Formats: sequence, structure tokens, C-alpha cells
Amino acid sequence: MASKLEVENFIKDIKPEDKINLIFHNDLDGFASGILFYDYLKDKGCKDIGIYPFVIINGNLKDIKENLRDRDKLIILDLAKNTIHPKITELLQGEEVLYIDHHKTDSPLENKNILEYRITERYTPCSRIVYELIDGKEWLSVAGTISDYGDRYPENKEFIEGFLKRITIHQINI
Ligand SMILES: [Mn+2]
Repeated sequence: MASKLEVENFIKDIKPEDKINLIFHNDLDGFASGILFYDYLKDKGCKDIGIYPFVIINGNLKDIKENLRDRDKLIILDLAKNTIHPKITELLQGEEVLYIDHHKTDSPLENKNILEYRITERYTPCSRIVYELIDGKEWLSVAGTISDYGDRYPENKEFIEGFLKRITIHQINI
């Protein structure tokens, strides 16, 4: 498992000329995580960004092999460990891989070719983890967090309510 500092360094080292694929869960938490990263990469000047919403199905990440050619970096977001094919190491072609997830698992992936960052000791949807790493659209992170039932966990209370208190909510009288 990677430390937060290692993940920050991976992100910092991304260069405008890097060819990057964003691979994320096809629910709102995943999309929010992907969009936050997309914005970040665009701001960095990255021009070649592949976008792949993915379903969590055992081992189906191998299906992305066709799209792995000529990539420098892969960023995998909000996909449970079982999505990643056991032979992912053989499928990779030298890409650097960052994998951020929050799904609980008995054992982490622990693949030496993949920089894995997983928060499970408190319930933190992926879009909150990503926002706290790279900043960006807070509203999108809050939406992703709520959509993944983050509002049911006290550890997200301050994050969600802090945002809601800062924006104006207009009451509509019907
Ligand atoms: Mn999620």
C-alpha cells in the first residue's frame, strides 16, 4: 500500500505530454472522481486523456487491454479490487499505475507494479479521497460522497455540512 506522500508525488510528477487513461467506476462516486482528475490533468496541460467508465465485475479490467497501447499512466478510481484481473501485471506494458479505492477488502491488491492507495479505516467515498488529494470542484466531491451513502457516516458530516453551510440554499415556497 502506498503512502499519501507517494501518491502526491505520483500526481505531482504527471507531465503535460503524458498519455493517460482514467478508468473509474460507472456510478456517481466514480464519475465524480474521474471528472476531478480530468479537470486536474487539463489544468496541467495534458492533452491525451482516455476516459473509461467501468463496471465492477470480477476481473473485467483485463478487457481494457486493447486500450493500453501507447499509454504512459493509468489512473484507476473507485473500482473494487476484484475488478482488477489477477494477471494485470502481464497485461501492463510499462505504464505507471495509480489505483485509488475505498472498497473494503480482506487483503489489498499488493501488486508491485501498481501504486495502491486505499482508505478503509473510515468510510471515505473515492470522490472525497480524490478531492482531498487534488482539490477542484468541491460540490462534485460532495455529490459523489452523498451518492455513495457517505452522509450515513459521521466521519463525513463535517465535510458535507461544512460545504452546505457555505452555499446558499434557496427555499421554494409552493
Ligand atoms: Mn465509491
